[in-house]
Amino acid sequence: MEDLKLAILAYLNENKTIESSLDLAIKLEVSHNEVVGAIKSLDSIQYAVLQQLETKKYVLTPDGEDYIEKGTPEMRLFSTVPAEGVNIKDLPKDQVVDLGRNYGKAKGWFSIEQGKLKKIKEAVVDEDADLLRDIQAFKEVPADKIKNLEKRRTIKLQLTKYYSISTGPKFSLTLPKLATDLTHDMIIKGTWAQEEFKAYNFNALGKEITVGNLHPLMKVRTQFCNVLLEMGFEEMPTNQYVESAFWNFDTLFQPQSHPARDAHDTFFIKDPANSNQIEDKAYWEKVRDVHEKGGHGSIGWRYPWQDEEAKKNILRTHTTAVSAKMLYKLAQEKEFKPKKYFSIDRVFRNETLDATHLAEFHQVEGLIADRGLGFSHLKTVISVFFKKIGLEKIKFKPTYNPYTEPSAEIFAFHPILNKWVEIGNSGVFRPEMLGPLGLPSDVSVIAWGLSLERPTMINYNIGNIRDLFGHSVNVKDIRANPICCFQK
Ligand code: FB9
Repeated sequence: MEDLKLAILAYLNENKTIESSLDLAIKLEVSHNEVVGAIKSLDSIQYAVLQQLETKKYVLTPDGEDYIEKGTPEMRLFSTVPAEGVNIKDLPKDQVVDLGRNYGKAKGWFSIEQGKLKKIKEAVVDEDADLLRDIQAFKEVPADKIKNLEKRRTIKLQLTKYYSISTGPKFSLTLPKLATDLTHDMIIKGTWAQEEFKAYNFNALGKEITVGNLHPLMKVRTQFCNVLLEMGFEEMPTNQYVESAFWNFDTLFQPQSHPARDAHDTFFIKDPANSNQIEDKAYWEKVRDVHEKGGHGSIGWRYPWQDEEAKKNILRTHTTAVSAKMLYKLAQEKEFKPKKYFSIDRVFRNETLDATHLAEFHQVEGLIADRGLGFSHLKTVISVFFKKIGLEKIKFKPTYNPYTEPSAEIFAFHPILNKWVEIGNSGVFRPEMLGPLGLPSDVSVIAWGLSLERPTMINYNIGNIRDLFGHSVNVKDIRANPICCFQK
């Protein structure tokens, strides 16, 4: 730091004023932060006078830093693809590989023929990584390149504070030997009188104390929990992410041929691949029967229901699997008592990733089991719930769910977005689902669901789900965000 201060003093001596600390950092080939530390120290001993200025500069995001360090995804993929090419299905299911494939193809580095990815070029230059280095060094970069890097979320426009520097009243080319701390020894011996102390900077900020901060999703979760508890709902135990296909699909009368049950939509557990114990053989057979033969007023799906399919272990695709287990336990009670349950927890779906979808999300689900419930009750409880979280104008649109009938998508006029948006899904559980449980015949169950991410992203004005959840979240944003309140 002393050498840097001397270099800056020498530069000041020649130029008397330095217009920009940003340009000075480039000239001295050091980071702007180091320059700021040195000039503030020179200011404190009146060697320099600073004037704080602001400018909008592009800075690197965590992804941008990552691409400088390891190369862009397309460069990393290019360096791993052999000359003979590689089968797409053999590529790791990974976001960086997906990005590398898409950007490499767009740049004409790869071709994809008959499911095989092949290099079109012998060698390529990682131009985007080079541009990111230029931006990191505050060098000029063409506007169209900036636009592309911003679209890739590798840079973002940030207000940057910098300084103009001029010589101060005590300017000198040599640095004084300054005592920084007044010591016990100096006071006892009185030698403090001969010392020159650095001026006390009353404007210096205290050391930033990093304390814990609640994640926005957890703040919204708490808001929704409070609303549901206030409405008399009990929370369901959702701390088991791995479920059998039996509880996740079969008990909900979702046929074993349903597309949602294949690997394109569901994560299957490799080991243990199957849950072999059947807790309740009688119930297991009732589920088989309702799929194969129907019953409870239904003609069933009429196909040979496979134990092996039901025993497969998966990551639950919805918290309705937990609802099914809770209703099973409710049906085991000697005497039926009406119940209102809710759950808010992570669910996993093997979906294509994009700006608003990851392979998992937090599902919010509410259900009421009571005698004589119908769709009108469902619409009312949904309206009460959403009114409490700020949505008053609600509409219902008939839809299809495998395990509820009737079913409806829920729409609301969103006051922040100022337009109608889909806010959830709902329905009355089918008799084919309730029948095998053995609940009293006049008991029906109404339920609805929504996510935690969508309302959170809307209320915090977050455009990309990776700024809210996952490895690339900027922790500073977590600390900085205000409480967002839904409750009326
Ligand atoms: O949350 C969703 N949208 C939403 C919710 C609230 C909101 O703002 C409010 C101020 C608070 C704004 C938007 N959706 C459901 C709708 C869409 O976002 C949709 O595109 C994404 N959906 C997820 C599933 O996507 C694969 C959201 C998630 C969802 C959908 C359905 C259910 C649960 C979550 C369900 C259910 C259900 C149905 C019947 C019986 C039991 C459960």
